[in-house]
Amino acid sequence: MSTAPSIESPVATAPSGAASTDRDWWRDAVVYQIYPRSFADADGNGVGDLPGITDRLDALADLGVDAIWLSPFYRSPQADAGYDVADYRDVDPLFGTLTDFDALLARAHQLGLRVIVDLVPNHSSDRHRWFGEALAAAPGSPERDRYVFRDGRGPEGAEPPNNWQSVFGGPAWTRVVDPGGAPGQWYLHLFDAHQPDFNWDNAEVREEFDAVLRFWLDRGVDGFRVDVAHGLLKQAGLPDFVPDPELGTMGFAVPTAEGDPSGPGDEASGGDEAPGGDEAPGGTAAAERASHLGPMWDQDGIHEIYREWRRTLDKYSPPRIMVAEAWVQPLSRLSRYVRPDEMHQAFNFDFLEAPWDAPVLRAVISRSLAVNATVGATTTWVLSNHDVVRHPSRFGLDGGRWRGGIGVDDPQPDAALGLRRARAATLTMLALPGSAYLYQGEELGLPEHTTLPDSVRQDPTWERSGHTERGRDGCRVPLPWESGAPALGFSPTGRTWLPQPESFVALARDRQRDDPDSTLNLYRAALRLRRERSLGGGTLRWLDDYGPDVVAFGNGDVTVLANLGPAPVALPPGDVLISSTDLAARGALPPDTAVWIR
Ligand code: TEU
Repeated sequence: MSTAPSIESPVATAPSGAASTDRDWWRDAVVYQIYPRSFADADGNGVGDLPGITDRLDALADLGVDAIWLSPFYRSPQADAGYDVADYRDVDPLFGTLTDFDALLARAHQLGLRVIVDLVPNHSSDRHRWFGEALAAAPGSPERDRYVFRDGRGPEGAEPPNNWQSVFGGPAWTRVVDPGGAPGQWYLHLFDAHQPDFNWDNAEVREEFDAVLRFWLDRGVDGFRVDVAHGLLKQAGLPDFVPDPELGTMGFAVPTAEGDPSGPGDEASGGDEAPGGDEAPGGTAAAERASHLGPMWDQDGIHEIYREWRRTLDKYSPPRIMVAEAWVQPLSRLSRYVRPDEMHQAFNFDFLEAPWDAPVLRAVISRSLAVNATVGATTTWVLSNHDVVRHPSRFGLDGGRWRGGIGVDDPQPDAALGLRRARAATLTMLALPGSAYLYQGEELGLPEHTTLPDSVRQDPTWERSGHTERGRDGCRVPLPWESGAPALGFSPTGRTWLPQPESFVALARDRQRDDPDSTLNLYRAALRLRRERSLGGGTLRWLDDYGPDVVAFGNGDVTVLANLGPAPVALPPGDVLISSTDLAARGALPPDTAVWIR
């Protein structure tokens, strides 16, 4: 294994548009999320793996993305699909070996693709060596202090130490059995019981993660996606959570055009204003409360951790980056994670959650750009990932349900309408200044698998919620590559860890490659134009001549219009560079369609 520091540029050519340089490549990058279980399976066991990814990387270079982000492939019992890490410095045999990882990295760099890996610092697996040591040690020992162990409340300590709930449902505490067989202390797990939370007040934990960062940086990775970046520190004393009926388990409110969660305390007012007066100055009561999501999230001390990590990253050249997965509102609180000496980017979940509604979309875009500008950070955009309902299905449902999954007995999305809107949403997103994150399969227009048999579900959410939330399996189904091959080309043996829906046949990559109207070719063309016209490094100018139902803006020499209303809208003069659906009536933009005009 090669662990020699590689601090010179691993990428031969600057892969991004004219606006970015080697030094700030991420600012306008399009990053493609690979979910290793479901991308491509080389060894035929039905679960995707690293050699499968390496074999298929050409398809991503051809698509025109700048970087890939790999969801976890580390040693893990897979209680949460790899987000339960047992060894942060090794590859799980399910996915391959460290040598396979090095080969993947080398091939990606050869193709001009940067590689971001997932870092899971909030919790480990319960099979991590440290957790085994903690269970074997006595209460109050240094071994237990690496995690969050507490005595229970009530007689015999039989009640959990506080009222916190797991994000996946059920209590966030599990009681251990002492080596002698007696009931013992409780440990905290904000997610599954197999994912004990680390104690980030413990110096050993901090040292360990600095070493883990350096392990992957020395191998040559270009950055980290930081899982649950808002969760590492908990409020001192672990006080009970006082739930807010207006906010979900995560304390997260769906954005609106008026006072959404980013209203008060939001320094957004100096930036681009949305037209039509839909940028209301104040905020709702829910908005004010949203800045205090609960004693387990977004604690102020967390930022010192990221400053330390940043100092480590900055020793490497060209710059390695961190992107925060932080479910934090309002946006002004989120922007604290991307101050100049902290992370480079944070996922923009307000954008992902925005319903198909022009005033809301304009407001979210305005606020995002303005708030990030206050800290000099680039804004990111994202529509899908491995935790949410895929956007073609979300937009095909009234109300756009984005989390919790969809089951066979739920209302089923309108697939054609959803895909039409999804293509328009993507085309709008790819014209926005900043950086965009794509989730594997969205370039094929893949829908959520909404009729998976419950018997095959693997997301712990399904069990932990007492079968009230289907969970996230429906967006994690193995990709279709070749329509006529076993498992649609995912696996040579035809095995797949989740069944693929019938609709994937017609959406297989080989069927789309030569079809000029396919979603794949829409993404390819949009990414090429985005790069040629440096849209990622551009500046947004709102245009207010198109009425309330149209999201309309200029970026460089491109005019972008997205019609979210029910009636066609007259197009301005100019050349159509690309449109999300066929513009049958020349001069008019049909409903649920986006267009770039020059
Ligand atoms: O997700 C964090 C998280 O909060 C999500 O669980 C989110 O609330 C939910 O999925 C929305 O439907 C990260 C990972 O992305 C996720 O896959 C992991 O399960 C989780 O952390 C625990 O590591």
